[in-house]
Amino acid sequence: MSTAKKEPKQPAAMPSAAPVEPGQAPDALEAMLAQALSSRGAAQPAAEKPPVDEQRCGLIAIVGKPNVGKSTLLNALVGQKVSITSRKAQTTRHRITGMRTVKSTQYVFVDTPGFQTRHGNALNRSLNRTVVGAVNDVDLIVFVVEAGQFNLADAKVLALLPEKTPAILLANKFDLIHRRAEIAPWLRSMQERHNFAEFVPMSANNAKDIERLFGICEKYLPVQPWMYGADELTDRSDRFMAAEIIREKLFRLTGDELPYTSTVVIDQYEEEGNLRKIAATIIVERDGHKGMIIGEKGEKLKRIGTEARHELETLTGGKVFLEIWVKVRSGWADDEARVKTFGYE
Ligand SMILES: Nc1nc2c(ncn2[C@@H]2O[C@H](COP(=O)(O)OP(=O)(O)OP(=O)(O)O)[C@@H](O)[C@H]2O)c(=O)[nH]1
Ligand SMILES: [Mg+2]
Repeated sequence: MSTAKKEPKQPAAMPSAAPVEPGQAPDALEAMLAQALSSRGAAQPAAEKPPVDEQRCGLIAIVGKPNVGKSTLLNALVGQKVSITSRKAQTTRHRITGMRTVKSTQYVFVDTPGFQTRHGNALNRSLNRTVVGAVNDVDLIVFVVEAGQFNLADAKVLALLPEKTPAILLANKFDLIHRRAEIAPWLRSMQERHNFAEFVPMSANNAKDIERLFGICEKYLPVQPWMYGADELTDRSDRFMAAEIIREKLFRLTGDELPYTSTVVIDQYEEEGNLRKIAATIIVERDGHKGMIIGEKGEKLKRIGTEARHELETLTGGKVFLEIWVKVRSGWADDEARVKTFGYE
């Protein structure tokens, strides 16, 4: 996709921050940093649909190692939760598309799983295939790292980025950096690692930073007709979201002792008027894990179910009847066929 002629242009409302070219004087980086700390955003709510030849639309892949804040970023950009988030690594396991249309531009963001470097099982191979597939054929790549950090896991993702595609270095969680002046030497070191088109220190949970990011991304998107309706937010179904929301509660409500090899499948999803009847199964690898999820007198599973149901009711705007089972499927995460059956690529 996005083979249409690219016609970079500076959007009128874009803040003055110019892309920082590799090898550019450190002053430029510092100016950019100062601007990052003070600027106001450029994005405005969607207006009427412009004529086709004025429409701008493009794909923006969000990539990075696990837990750097990619999905938090996607949700903030879309303005609604379309991708689940948690403190645990490997929260995102699918390619999740989220769109946002601002004035004449439609931004189509693609959230990806954190690139896995620790275990080589079938599930992780599937997650990594999703990442590799997502960085090709996009107009722009947002490479997310934690501000001030860069390790081997980041380097492995960076190595996947095609040279031909413009990439933004997004230094996220900037709010956690206490001595902000110290970030300049780090940004300079990042300049040497890749031919980044832009350097953006920011926080995914800061609304002004998010608005500014739209302005920065816009000029990399080609003039071509929108791919989605102006108010569409994601290409994922409510059924898919149901499985994801249950998995999010599972990840958030269990401790670090629950291995990442648990998943959720939807066995039944029926709509009757304003009521949704959903039956789901949480799949784990061992009996011990099953006990952890069910908890004492079933308390933990009950809480997972209640929190998931509340969120699903908000999402669908109706009543939800949710039933969750827990099953053991020993070794599923290292069984290619099973991994596929459970909905992974
Ligand atoms: N302080 C701070 N925390 C953030 C920021 N962005 C994300 N987080 C937190 O970082 C954690 C991971 O966020 P996610 O969005 O799930 O990270 P991810 O990169 O999508 O993770 P995977 O899907 O596992 O690869 C969550 O606890 C977020 O609340 C930020 O700008 N500042
Ligand atoms: Mg994620």
